[in-house]
Amino acid sequence: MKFKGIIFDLDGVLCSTDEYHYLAWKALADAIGADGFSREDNKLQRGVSRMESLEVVLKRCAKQYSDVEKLALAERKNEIYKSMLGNMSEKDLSEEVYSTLLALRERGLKLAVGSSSKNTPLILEKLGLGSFFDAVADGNCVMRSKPHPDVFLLAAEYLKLSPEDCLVVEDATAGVEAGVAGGFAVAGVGEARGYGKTNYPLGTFSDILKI
Ligand code: B16
Ligand code: MG
Repeated sequence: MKFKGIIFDLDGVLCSTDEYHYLAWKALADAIGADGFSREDNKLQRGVSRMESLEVVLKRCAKQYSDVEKLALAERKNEIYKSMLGNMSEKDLSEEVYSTLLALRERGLKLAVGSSSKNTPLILEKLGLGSFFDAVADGNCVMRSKPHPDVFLLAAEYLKLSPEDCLVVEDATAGVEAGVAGGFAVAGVGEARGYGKTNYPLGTFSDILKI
């Protein structure tokens, strides 16, 4: 591999919390009568910030909400989401993901997380990865979330590496756009696998080892 560092997205790459995000937004949408909120809508929420995700739900709503009310709605969704994370543990870190991370580290690569989520520290702790990574940049550290490149640029800076020396691993099109905008090569799983700007489509997570 020509890279010196790898920056991993969290939700949808290192763990499957993307499904909990959908279920929590769906619960909020049902509660406020945002009829028609669907899995297609949820695709637009992947990788983008909590407040931008809320706007996707509110497009399905006739009522106009004030900024204060929007903050309360986002907080309400986050409480539902966090209650879903309640039972999360090291068992939710797949054997494939963990063994791949260890193999990459053994090869001397620096490993970081670059996530839009403000819940990143909580989730990493639950997965048993609280002190595993060389750097963590998340939604608590940047003002602009993906598709802006800020969180990946910050992760690279923390690793003391330039973007061209880092590979970004993403599941969301907004995340691929963020990586490309920052000057990174991007590997894609899930939806990002078939996205035109993805440099390395991955059949499965461990395929990173073949790059
Ligand atoms: P939170 P990632 C992103 O995480 C999710 O993909 C996106 O759906 C979510 O809106 C965003 O985090 C913010 O999450 O509400 O926990 O702060 O994919 O960038 O790891
Ligand atoms: Mg993601």
